Amino acid sequence: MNIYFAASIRGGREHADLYRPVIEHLQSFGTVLSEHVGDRSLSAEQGEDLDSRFIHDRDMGWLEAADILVAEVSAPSLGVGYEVASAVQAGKPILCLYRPQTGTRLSAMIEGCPQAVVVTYTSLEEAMRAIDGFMKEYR
Ligand code: 6IA
Repeated sequence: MNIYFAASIRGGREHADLYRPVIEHLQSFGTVLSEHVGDRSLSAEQGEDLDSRFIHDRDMGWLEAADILVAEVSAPSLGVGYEVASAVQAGKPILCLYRPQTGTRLSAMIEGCPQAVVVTYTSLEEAMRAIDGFMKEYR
């Protein structure tokens, strides 16, 4: 199974500590095509030092090749929203993982998206359980 993991880069890296363990868990189900988003050295300012058009085309190619999309949506990221919308258009199964924070609320366009399974989590264990449940259904 090919899995596309989407997570905020320029939208902010404040939740980035969680990305690596989530990616490692996803790897027990298949190949994670977008592993680099979990790289802790990737900052919102610099990230991968690549041309944006190259990043867009490469990532859209990976998303097309993916069987499912798992998106960490705690940080409001335009790129992650764009990837979720693209997966909706392509009819791919979508799991969105959201860690609530005081003073903010998940976008209604994600929370209200009928094609996406949105799970709120507070611990890594809860996120893993959500992934396990989703995989059981879509594998
Ligand atoms: O708007 P964001 O940057 O937060 O969007 C994050 C999402 O878009 C991720 O799920 C990635 O798949 C994709 N993406 C955005 N930027 C990059 C990137 N380099 N490398 C790979 N995927 C990306 C960014 C370089 C830049 C910070 C200099």
